[in-house]
Parts: sequence; structure tokens; C-alpha cells
Amino acid sequence: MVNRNVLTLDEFTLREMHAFPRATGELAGLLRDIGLAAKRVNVEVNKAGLVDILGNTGDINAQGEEVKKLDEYANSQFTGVLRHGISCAGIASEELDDIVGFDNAISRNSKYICMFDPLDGSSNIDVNVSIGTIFTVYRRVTDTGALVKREDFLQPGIRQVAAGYIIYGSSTILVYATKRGVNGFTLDQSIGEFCLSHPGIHCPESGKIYSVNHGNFFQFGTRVQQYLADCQQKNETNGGPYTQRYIGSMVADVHRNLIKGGIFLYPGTQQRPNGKLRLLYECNPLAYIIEIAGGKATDGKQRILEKEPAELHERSPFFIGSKKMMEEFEDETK
Ligand code: P6P
Repeated sequence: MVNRNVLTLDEFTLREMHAFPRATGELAGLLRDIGLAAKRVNVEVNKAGLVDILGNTGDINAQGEEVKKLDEYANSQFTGVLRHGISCAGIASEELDDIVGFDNAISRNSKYICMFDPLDGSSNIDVNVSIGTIFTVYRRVTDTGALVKREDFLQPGIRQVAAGYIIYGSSTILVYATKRGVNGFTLDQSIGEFCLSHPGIHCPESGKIYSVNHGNFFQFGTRVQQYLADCQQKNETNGGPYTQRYIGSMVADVHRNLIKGGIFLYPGTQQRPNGKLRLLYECNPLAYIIEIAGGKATDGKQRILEKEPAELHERSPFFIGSKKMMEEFEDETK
């Protein structure tokens, strides 16, 4: 018997709103819009193998990467619901070269902006491996009434109002954080609603999983190489043994570590000193979530959330995970 007393995402965001007497409902509305787009993307991801939506569009995105058809579809869905909602003044996306201001009276007067990677891990689409969406919400810093500007987006991660991700996998889960906590909602296909399945997520202080692409090992700095070698030498006498897990979809790797404990590493290399991952709409949202859940996230030198972004699509080395594992990593690599 399914428990129908479980809160849906909409019910939960409205209940959270009551905790803030001056809340206008805009954030709750924005999160509901994100949930709607996620349900539409989920339908296409689930049947991607059956319809002609796999593969590439032939276009190249802002990152110089081939745009998969599902990437483009996901981008259009998240952009569309936010443009037609009442809570978002503009967006930035991994799939778009520049910011997009929503030029209508309601949107221009909205106080939030949203940034997202509409489909992270898209190289896994064609082989049925979990993929995800990552999103973040900020208050705009320019005056409402006018179109948003780049400074509304180039804000440090500590100013995030909310951040979250959706994983389209064995089940579809939406996890989002505000300063009040991290909560997970699993899609109940029978009623078409995200239902509260993981209330109050806390990242275990420690763990035994490390997640890295070992194929890049000889391109990493010597301190990171030494840390990874130490991970492989862990045993029952020194806090191990550790297990190495790497899915190739960061959302899935980070979600597993958030629930079970662990560390995810995407270091810089000689060729790419700032690594591969995007600060604004990949690193910052996941760093916000992990910190609210009790974990840590750095670029190897400083707290991710304190980095002052200079460019919309700038990259950052990324180390994120359980508090004690991150402290051990920092001790070993400083
Ligand atoms: P590599 C997917 O393309 C992604 O952005 C992350 O989701 C993932 O963790 C990483 O890149 C995988 O990159 O270089 O290990 O294949």
C-alpha cells in the first residue's frame, strides 16, 4: 500500500514558505517550475532508446562540445518553464553562450535568477547510464524592473538562495537545499509527483568511497597522485579499505557520496589547470548542497563557495565530500 500521506514537492515548498513570514512564494514557485521541467525531461530520458532523441544534433555548444538531442531538449524545457513562470528574471545555461534576460513585465520584476547544467553526463545518454540536471538560484543584485545583467550571475556561491539536482536513473530523484536543509524527492510515476523520500539529508562525516577518473592520474599534480596512492593503500588498520567508484556523471557520483559518504575529485591537470567542471552551475550548487548537509568542497586551495567568478563558463578544480575525508585530503595535499 503506497503511503499517500507523503508530502509532494509542491506541498513541501509551500510548507517551507510558512517558515518565512515575509516569503512571497516566488522561491516555492520557482522550485515547482523546476520540478515540472524535470518531469518533462524524465519522460524523454526514460524513452530515449525508443524514439529518435538519442545522438547528436550536429551543433556545438558554448563548451565546444557536441550537443546531444536530449541536452537541447532539456535546456529548452528548463528555460521555457522559468521564462513563463513568475519567479525568475533570467537564466544562464551550460548550453547557451550568454545569459538570457526574460523581457516581459512579470519576469523583469522577479527577484531571482537561475543557472543550470540542463543535462550533466550527457555522454552517458546513449548507454543508459544515470544522467542529471544541476541548478542554482540567486537573488538578482540589479534593480527589479529592468533586464538582468551579467553581474546578477557572476556572484560567489555563498550567495546562493537554493541549489539542487535531478538524477534520471533507476528512479528519478530531485534533491534541493536551502539554508534550512537538504531534502530529496523521488518521482512517483503513478501520480506524476515528486514525493518526499529523503527528508533532512546529512552527509556521513566519513566514508570509504573515492571517486576520480584514474585515467588522468599521470596528469595530476604530485600531491593529488600521492593522495590517490594513499587511498589505494587503505586497509582495516588505517580507516579503509577504500572502494573506487566513478560513474562519469558527476551528479550520480556526488549523490552516492552525499548518501553513503565519500569524496569526489576532479583535479586540474597540466593541460587543463582549472580542470573540466564549471564553477557557476556545476561546482557551486553541489558545494552548497554538501555544505548544508555537513560536508566540504574546495578547489584544492580555497572553499568553492568563496570563489569570485570572473566568467560565466569558467572552470574550477573540484574536490567535494564527507567532512573528515576532505580534511584528510586537505592535510595531505597542502
Ligand atoms: P571525464 C560529464 O561530462 C562531466 O561533466 C561530469 O558529470 C563527470 O563527472 C565528468 O564530466 C566526467 O569527465 O573527463 O572523467 O570523462
